[in-house]
Amino acid sequence: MTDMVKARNYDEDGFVKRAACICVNEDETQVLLVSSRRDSELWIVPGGGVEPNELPDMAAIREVREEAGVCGMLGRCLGVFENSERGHRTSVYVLVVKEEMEEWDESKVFEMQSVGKHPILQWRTLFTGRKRKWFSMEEAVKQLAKHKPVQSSYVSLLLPDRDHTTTITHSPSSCQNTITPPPPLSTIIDHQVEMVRQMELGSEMENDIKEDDTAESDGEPSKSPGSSQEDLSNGIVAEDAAADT
Ligand code: U71
Ligand code: MG
Repeated sequence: MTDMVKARNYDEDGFVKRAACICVNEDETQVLLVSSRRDSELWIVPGGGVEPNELPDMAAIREVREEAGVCGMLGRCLGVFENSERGHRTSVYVLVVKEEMEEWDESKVFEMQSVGKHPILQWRTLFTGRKRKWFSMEEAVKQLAKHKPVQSSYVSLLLPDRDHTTTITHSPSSCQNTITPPPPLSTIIDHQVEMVRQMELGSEMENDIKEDDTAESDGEPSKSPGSSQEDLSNGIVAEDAAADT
């Protein structure tokens, strides 16, 4: 987050709500990390606090723009990862980077100042701007393990040769407010074909009824009261009902 005055937002269990994106290249072989504010030689996954009335996926996109200066396609959510020591829970998404800005909010040198009134209590700290760097997935996992073990564990979920039988030491829970992906095109086509089939069936039934009406007026026996398109669409039920009477 760029603003120095943070409005922390807590979940129902009192954990700070955070959101982050694992920023990857197209084939998910590389990951973009940013330097820590505390130590510019340490690397972190860009992310930060979810603001009140903000959805986690929107917060994740905002945080990576501010901290890493990148935009892209938001992909799947890996889960909500808890850091019980620091008292926060982070919704983690995968973002395929499409654009890297040359300059961004936190790439600049910035100043942090306390809001205390007493001059002795006031302090100022100058931060060098954040750096960003692409790492192989394996190297990113190693770098993060040095000081951000939870971040290291969720990035390791993207390792291609990850042993999926290994026990995960964190407990990701399901994502909240994630964007539901559209169904595959084949499903949409199947659905539309079925709709057309139903419409055709409906018009065939209408024609049948019209023919019956014509036949009735020509002296043919009429259908019982209540006979309708609905009855006709379920001939077996209609027959059974007739047999019961
Ligand atoms: C810091 C805390 C802090 C977190 C901050 C961490 O400001 P930031 O985005 O760089 O991240 O600093 P970092 O990771 O750059 O070294 O860690 P630190 O070890 O310096 O205390 O993270 P954590 O240790 O709790 O994981 O979180 P808070 O809750 O202590 O402020 O800021 P965060 O959560 O990313 O929020 P935001 O919105 O400022 O980006
Ligand atoms: Mg942050």
